[in-house]
Amino acid sequence: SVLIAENYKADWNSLDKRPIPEWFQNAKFGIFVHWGLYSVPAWAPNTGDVYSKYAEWYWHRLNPEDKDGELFRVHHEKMYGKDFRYQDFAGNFKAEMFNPEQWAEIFSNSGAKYVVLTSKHHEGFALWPSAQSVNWNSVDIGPHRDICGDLANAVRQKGMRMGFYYSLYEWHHPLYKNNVNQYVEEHMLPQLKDLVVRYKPDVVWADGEWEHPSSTWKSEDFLAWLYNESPVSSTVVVNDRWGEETRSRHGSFYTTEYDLIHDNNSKDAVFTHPWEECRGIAGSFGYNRNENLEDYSSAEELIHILIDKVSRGGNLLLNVGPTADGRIPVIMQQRLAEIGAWLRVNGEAIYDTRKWDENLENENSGIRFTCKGKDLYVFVDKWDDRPFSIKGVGKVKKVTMLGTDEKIKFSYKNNTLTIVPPKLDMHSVPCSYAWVYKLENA
Ligand code: FUL
Repeated sequence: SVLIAENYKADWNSLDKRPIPEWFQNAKFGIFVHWGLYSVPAWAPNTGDVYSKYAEWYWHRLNPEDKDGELFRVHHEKMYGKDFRYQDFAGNFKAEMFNPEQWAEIFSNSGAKYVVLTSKHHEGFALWPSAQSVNWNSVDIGPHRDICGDLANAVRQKGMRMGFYYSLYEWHHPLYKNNVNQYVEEHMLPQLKDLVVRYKPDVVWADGEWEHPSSTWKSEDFLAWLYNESPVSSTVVVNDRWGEETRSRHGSFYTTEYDLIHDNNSKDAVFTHPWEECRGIAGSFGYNRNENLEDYSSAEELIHILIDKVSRGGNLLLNVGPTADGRIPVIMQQRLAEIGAWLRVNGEAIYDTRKWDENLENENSGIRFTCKGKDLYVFVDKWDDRPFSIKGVGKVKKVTMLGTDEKIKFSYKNNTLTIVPPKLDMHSVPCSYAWVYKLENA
C-alpha cells in the first residue's frame, strides 16, 4: 500500500494527531534491557522506595549530595576505595559472553513481540559508535562492539521489533550543565537522529526529560522530523517522556513504572490512550547483585501482572538486566521461559486484543477480560472447581478453555453467565498460574 506522507508540524497539537501504529497495541508484551557501565558494580540496596533500588543510578548516588546515596557510597568505598572513579568501570565492561542470537532466542521464546535496549542511559555511555560520544561508547572502549546494531539484527532475525531507550539528559556532560541549548543542538539531537537513521527503531523510548520543558529539548522538532522525514516515519511509536510537562499527555503511548504514574502516584492505571507499564523482575532495571530469590517476582506473579495490564488496555515492558560479561541471569531466563510457556497456550487471549469496556462490574472477583472481534476472553487466576458467574455478557454461543478440548458447561439466566469449570487433574490442566475461557459471540 502507498503511504501518504503527512506533514506534521513541530507542535504537540499537530503531533498528537498522528495515528498510532497499530502494531504497538497488538504486541502487548516487550522486553526492556538495561545494560551499561552500571552493570559492572551492579549494586543497589534491595529495600527502600522504588527509585532507591535502581542499580543503574550508581554514578549519581556516589555524589555526596545525593540523599539516597549513603549506602552506595559506603559500598563503593569498601569495594573499590574512595578514589576509584566510575569511568574506570569501563575497563570491566567486557561483554565477553554477549551472544545476541541467544538473547534474541530467549526473548522470542518468552512470547515478547518487541525489545527495547538502553542505547544510552543517564551516565551518557553509548552502546553504539556514536560520533557525539567519542571514547565514551561501547566500540571505542569496554566491549569494543556495536551492541545496538548487533542486538537489533538478532532481534529482527527472530521476527520481533527493535526499539531504543534514550536518555535526553546526561548527569556529567559538561555542556549539559553549562549550556543546555548548545547541548541539545550539538550533542543530543544529532546523536538521537544518528541512532534513528542507523538502526531504524520501531520504538523511541525517551527518558531523563524532567529537568526541562519539551521546548528546551526541542522534542517537538525532533518528533516532527521523526514522523515526517525519518526512515521510520510510518512505523515508529514513541513514549511520553519528552519534557517535564509531557507525561500522560503526549506521545504514542503513556508510561507507568512499577505502577507509578508521574505526578499521580496511583496504582490503577486506566487510560483510554495506549500505555505501557515497565518494571524489573525484581526491584532494579540495571543488574543488582544484591538481590536474592525473595526479591524476584515469581512466574505466577509476572503472568498475573501481564494479564492485569493487558486487561486494562496496556502493554507490559518487562526488564532484564544482563551482567557486565553479557549473560542474562539464569533466574531471569527462567521467568521468561515460564511466561513463554503460558503464552504458547494462551497467547490468543493476549495478542491483538483490546480491553473490554464492561469489565468493571466483574473485576473485583479476580477475573480479568480482553476481547477480540465478537469474542471475549475470561482470565481466572486461581483454579477453582466451583461454578462462577459473569455479569453483562450477551447470550454466548460457545465456551471453551484455551489449551484443552474438554467440554465446558455453561448456563445463562438474568443477564448472568454461569460457567462450570471442567474437572481436570494436575496432569490434564492446559497450563499453570492462570486459565482462560473463550466466550464466542459474547
Ligand atoms: C527511569 C530511569 O531513571 C530509570 O533508571 C529507568 O531507566 C526507568 C525505566 O526510567 O526514569
